[in-house]
Amino acid sequence: MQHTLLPRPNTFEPGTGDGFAVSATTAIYVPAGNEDMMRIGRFLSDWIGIAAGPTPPRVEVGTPPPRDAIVLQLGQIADPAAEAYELTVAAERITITGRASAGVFYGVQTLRQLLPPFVEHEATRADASRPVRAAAVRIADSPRFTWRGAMLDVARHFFDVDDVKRYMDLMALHKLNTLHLHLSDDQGWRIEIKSWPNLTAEGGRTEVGGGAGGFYTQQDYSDLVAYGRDRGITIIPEIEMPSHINAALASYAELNCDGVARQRYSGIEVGFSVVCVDKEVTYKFLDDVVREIAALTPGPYFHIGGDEVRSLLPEPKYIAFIERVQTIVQSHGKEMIGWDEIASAQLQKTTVIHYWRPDGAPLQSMAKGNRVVVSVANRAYLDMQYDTSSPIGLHWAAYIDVPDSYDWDPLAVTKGIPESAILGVEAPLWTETAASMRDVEWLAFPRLAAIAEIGWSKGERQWAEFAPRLGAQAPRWTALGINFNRSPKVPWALPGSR
Ligand code: TNX
Repeated sequence: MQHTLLPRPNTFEPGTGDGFAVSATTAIYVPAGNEDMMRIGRFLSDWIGIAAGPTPPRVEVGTPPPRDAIVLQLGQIADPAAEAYELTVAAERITITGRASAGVFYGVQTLRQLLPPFVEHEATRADASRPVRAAAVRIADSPRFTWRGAMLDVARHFFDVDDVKRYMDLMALHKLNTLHLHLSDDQGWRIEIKSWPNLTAEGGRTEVGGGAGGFYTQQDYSDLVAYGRDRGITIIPEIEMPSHINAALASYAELNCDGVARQRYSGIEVGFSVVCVDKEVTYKFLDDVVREIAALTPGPYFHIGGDEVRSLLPEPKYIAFIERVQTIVQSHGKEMIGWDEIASAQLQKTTVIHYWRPDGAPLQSMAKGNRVVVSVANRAYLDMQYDTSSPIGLHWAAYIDVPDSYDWDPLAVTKGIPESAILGVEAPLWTETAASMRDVEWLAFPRLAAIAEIGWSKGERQWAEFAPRLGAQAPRWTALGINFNRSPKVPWALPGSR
């Protein structure tokens, strides 16, 4: 049997018989006294919804009956990885076992993909002619990389809390676990900082094209962090410095060397702004910003940007700045991550380098032992156009058609860096040309699914094997209302498609 799971699991052994049919009486069983497992049970119940009966499946604690149960459990499995799971579908029951709830969550995502796509329609009613059936199978699965990321630039265009939650929902379905939020740039400052209120009052009020912008209150941000945590997603906050910082320079005159506040900016040039690295107030400002955001961030990392600093030369000044900021980030209990330009500074062992340049630039200095997240722009950037006909997107790094986003490997593009130093892969989506969630989804899908598979799946990968599995996602993505690019390179399983 050919499966259509995406990302591809480690092992997939078809069973015999018709598999499991979810019915009006099927219940989901979770262990007693475990809130995380209860929540995952409820997610599954919500996802199945009223597709198999008049109400969503009940979630029960305690001993499951021998038949008609979906059992979510914790226990020993062969794979030692924290996010590993095993899933068995038999006629009597479905069992998902993880050594931790993170694995069970991913087992549930896999089960979702084994059920018919119409389940994803929120209001699909039970209909005897459409059984909610999963084929008999045994799956054992765990990820290749621990950092399976997506980045959303909420600075060039602002995306509100519901938009970001939607993006996280779509990430979770594809087993992505890291959402990097690009929270500030020349065009906007998007997170409330209580000790520097003008950042949002003034710096949050615009975006590319001159729209109204917006920002997250600290409470909004905590809400996003919690929403992510419940779905296995860690949020990495990024505050760009020393460049890409015009929104702050427009909000506070004293952050400029000449003491004059900059005009707000709504164009798409990069690299022109720089905070005054010679003034002490700059470090007070950055310390306050990092402190307030770190306090809202349970994840271990704080991203400081650090890229494309055209206006802070000579380089020793840049290096001294990065090293000082590294100390600030560490003093607030976080590990620093920055775009690969930071590799020219003396980095602490725990600092992570975010490799983005398509030309392989600083590999030698990067190979000093720091961990690396791979986002090479000519493969992983979701804001690049697919081809010359793409109505939105940029193409300075490349045109990235769907096969190009899949047919590459993080190890191959980081020659000289040992596999053990590769934390994982991330797909950044810069939003100079993406003004709405429809735009974001069209750029992200299907390419984000390709990156998700690179991050999750082990072993050899071939576009020819991937393409039909990718095409098979179309009915589910359609049911979820995703505005995906119906690239002619993909054999979409859609009525009327080839
Ligand atoms: C480069 S990649 C940038 C961003 C732009 C992006 C547009 C990187 C670290 N910086 O500021 O938005 O190109 O593709």
